[in-house]
Amino acid sequence: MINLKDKYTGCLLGLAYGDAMGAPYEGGMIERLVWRFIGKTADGCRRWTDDTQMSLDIAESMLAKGALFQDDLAQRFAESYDWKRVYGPGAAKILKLIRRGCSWRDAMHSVYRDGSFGNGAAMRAPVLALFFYDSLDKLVVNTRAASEITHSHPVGIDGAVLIALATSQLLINRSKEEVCEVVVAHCQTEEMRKPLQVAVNWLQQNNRPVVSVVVAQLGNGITAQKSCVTALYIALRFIDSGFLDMMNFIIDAGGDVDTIGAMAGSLWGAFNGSSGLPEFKIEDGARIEETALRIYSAVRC
Ligand code: AR6
Ligand code: MG
Repeated sequence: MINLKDKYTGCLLGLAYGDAMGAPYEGGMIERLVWRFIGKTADGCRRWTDDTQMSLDIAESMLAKGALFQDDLAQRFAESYDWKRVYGPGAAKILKLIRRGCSWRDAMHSVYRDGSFGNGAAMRAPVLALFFYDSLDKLVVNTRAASEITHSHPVGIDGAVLIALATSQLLINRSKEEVCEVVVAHCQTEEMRKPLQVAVNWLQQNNRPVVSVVVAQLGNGITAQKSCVTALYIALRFIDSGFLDMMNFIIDAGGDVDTIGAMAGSLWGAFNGSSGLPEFKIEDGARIEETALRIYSAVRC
């Protein structure tokens, strides 16, 4: 049985590994070319993107403050913003506004009046499960609060809640069926419910469609409705296989590879622990592991 401490580091490192392994396949020709120049540190470690940066921001804010404070978190998101981390276009604009002194409550509606339904809130949601895995109610409330700073659209929030809940269930060794039950019960939007039903049926019937069918039915895009269920489905399908087998499937699926990789990577790592992860030279690996251990100590004390 994998111990909870190993699952904490597995979850956060899995997120960063999936992000960094997927990043070279993200975007068109130009983006990939740019990443070839900036995607590695001087000592050859693979860099991660906004998925991991914003997860670390949440962890560091909550560890410093002892709880989730949206004002502090918004400030940290804005201060960490760096174009080289390939933020989503809407999130980038919101964070630059906050940096210039705009309140996050005003900034969050400045790009989309109804808020963003990008997958940017879901990609950073697993870290909330590390803080609240033992209370579904607290996990949902805090995930919503951490999401709405940049993603206040109900679908953006629904995706984040789905990923956070699934992470929490895998941390406590729930079966695929139990994970599905919990996420279906909390799903609030039709946009998320539709692909979720498809994925649940595949998992229940042990139907293993080829990658093109997965992409056609669940999506591989940068919106929450086209990526969160995809990541959940792939993580559960590969939960008893190797991390690299899962990542190869995600890379074949294409599209938003780094964020689908980050979400699926954290789910896989929450279940299998860091001892199951492959050898991989990642930027700031020690900081990521230490952050997971600091959350573990804070939560378990
Ligand atoms: N109306 C129309 N289009 C929308 C709306 C809306 N209300 N909300 C989102 N979109 P964004 P993210 C579309 O920009 O979610 C990075 O690489 C719109 O096309 O908020 O933070 C991350 O790592 C918008 O540009 O970004 C993620 O992989 C897009 O959804 C990815 O980008 C994404 O929303 C998304 O990050
Ligand atoms: Mg990214």
